[in-house]
Amino acid sequence: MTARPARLRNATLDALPAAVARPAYDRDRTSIGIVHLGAGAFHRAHQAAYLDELLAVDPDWAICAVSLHSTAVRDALRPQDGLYTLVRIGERETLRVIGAIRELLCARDEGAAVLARLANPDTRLVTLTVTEKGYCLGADGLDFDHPDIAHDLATPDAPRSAIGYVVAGLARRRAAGIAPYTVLSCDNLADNGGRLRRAALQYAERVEPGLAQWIEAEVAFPRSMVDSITPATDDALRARVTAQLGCTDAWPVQREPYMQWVVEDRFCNGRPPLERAGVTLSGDIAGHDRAKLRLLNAPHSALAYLGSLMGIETVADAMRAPALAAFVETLMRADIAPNLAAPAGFDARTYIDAILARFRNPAIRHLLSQIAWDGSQKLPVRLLGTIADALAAGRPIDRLCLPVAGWLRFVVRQARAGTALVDPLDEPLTAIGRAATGEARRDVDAFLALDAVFAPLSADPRFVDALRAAYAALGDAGPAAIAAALERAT
Ligand code: CS2
Repeated sequence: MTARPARLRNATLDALPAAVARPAYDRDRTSIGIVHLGAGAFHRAHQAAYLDELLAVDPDWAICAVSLHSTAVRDALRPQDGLYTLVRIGERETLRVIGAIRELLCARDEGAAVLARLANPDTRLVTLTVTEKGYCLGADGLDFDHPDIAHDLATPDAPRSAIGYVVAGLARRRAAGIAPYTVLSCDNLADNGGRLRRAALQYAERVEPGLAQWIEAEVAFPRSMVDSITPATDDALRARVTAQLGCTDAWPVQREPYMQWVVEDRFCNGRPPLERAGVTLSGDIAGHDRAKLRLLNAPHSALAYLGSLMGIETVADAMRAPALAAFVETLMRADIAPNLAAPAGFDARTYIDAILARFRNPAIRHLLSQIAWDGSQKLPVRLLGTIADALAAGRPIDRLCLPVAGWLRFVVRQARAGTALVDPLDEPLTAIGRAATGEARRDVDAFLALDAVFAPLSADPRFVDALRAAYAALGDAGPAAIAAALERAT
C-alpha cells in the first residue's frame, strides 16, 4: 500500500521543493486586519496574492476569508491552515504558496464568528468579491424585494447577504464606540464603491436612520478596478499541483501573469501600504473601471455567447476562429473605444492590443461557459452602457447589438436543450427561452420586457429595432449562421 501524500499546511511548508515560492514572512506574527467577503478563486488569485507580498512589509493585514453560502472553500482550506497554491500560467508555470489567509469562515453556519470578526477593532478593512449579483441591486439601487435583503431587514443581527453583514458589522462597531472599517468593493461593476455605499445607506436607513447617518459621515467606500484572468480550478490543475508540491492541495487556484488593481485612495481607518505591492492608488480612479469593463469584460461576454453558439469551448479557441476574432477586434476598436470617456492619458490602442494578446494566450484554458454565467447581471454593465452612450452620440449600434442578440440566442438554446442557466434570472429567462419561436420581433420583445436587464434602453425604438435585426441576422444560430453574420458585420 502506498502512503497518501501529506496535506499542504504550515508543518509541510519547509519540505516543499525549492522551486515553489512560499510566504516570505512569519505567519504566526501576522494579525488579521481584513475581512474579505467572497472567498472564491478570484480573491485568492488576486487580492490575497497582493496581500501576501505586503505581509512581509506590514504584518497587520492578514485576511479572514468569508464565504457567504458555500462551505466548500473553508472545508478545503481550513485543514491546510489557510494555505493554498497559486499557479501563474505564463510561458513557464510558476507555483507560489499563499499565506495571507489566516482564517476561513462560512457565514451560513458561523455567522456569529463572522460578526465578531467584523466588530473586532483590529479589522480595519472589509473587501468584497461577491460578483455582480451579490450586491442585490435593482434599477434604483438596492433591491428591497430580493429575498436575502427582505430576510436581513427582518433579522438585521443575523444577516445572510453581503450588504447585511457589512452593515451589521458597522452597527456593532458604532454601538461599541469602535472606529468603522473601510469597505472596498473589488467586483466588476462601474462605480462599484459608489453603488455599494448607496446600497448600504439604503439598507441601514431601514434598519435605523441614525446608523445610516453615521455610515454616511464616517465610512469610506473607495472604488476599485481589478483585473486578472482566473480560469476556474479543474482536476488537471489539482493533479499538477499535487505532483509538483509533493503534497496534496485540495484547492489550488490559477491565473494569467497579468494582474492589475487600481484603488481610490479613500480609507477611513488606515490602509495596507498597497503601493508597495504594485497596486495603483489614485485620488479618483477616473474611468479605469469603465474602460476595463467595456474593453475587456464586454468582449469576453461577446466571445462567450457567440463562441458557445459556434461550438467553441475556450477563449483562446474563440480567438482562433477567424470570423469571431475579427468581429470582436472590430467591436473593440470601432464601436467600444470611440464611445468610452477614457481616463486621462489612456491609450486605447495599446490597451486593446494587450487585451487581445491576453485572450490569445494558448496556455490558459478559460472556459466560455464560465464567462457565460450571470448574463443578466453582466450585460448591463459591460455592453448596454456603451450602447446607451452610442445612441446619445448618434453613433451606430448595429454591431454592438450582435453580442446582446448572441446572449438571447444562447438562452434560447440552453432552454430548449433543458440545460440549466447559471443566472439569478434563470426562471424568467428559461421560460422566455422555451417559448421562443425564432421569430425576431416576438422573441426579442419578450426578453426586452425584463426591466431589470433592459430598462431604460428598451424604451428606445432605435435599440429595439437594432436588437431585432441582430437577432434575425443570427439566422438559426448554428455555427455557420453565426460565422456568416459576424463576417457580414465586420
Ligand atoms: C470574465 C471576468 O467571467 C467573466 O465574466 O469576464 O472574470 C474576467 O476574466 C476578469 O474580470 C478579468 O479581470
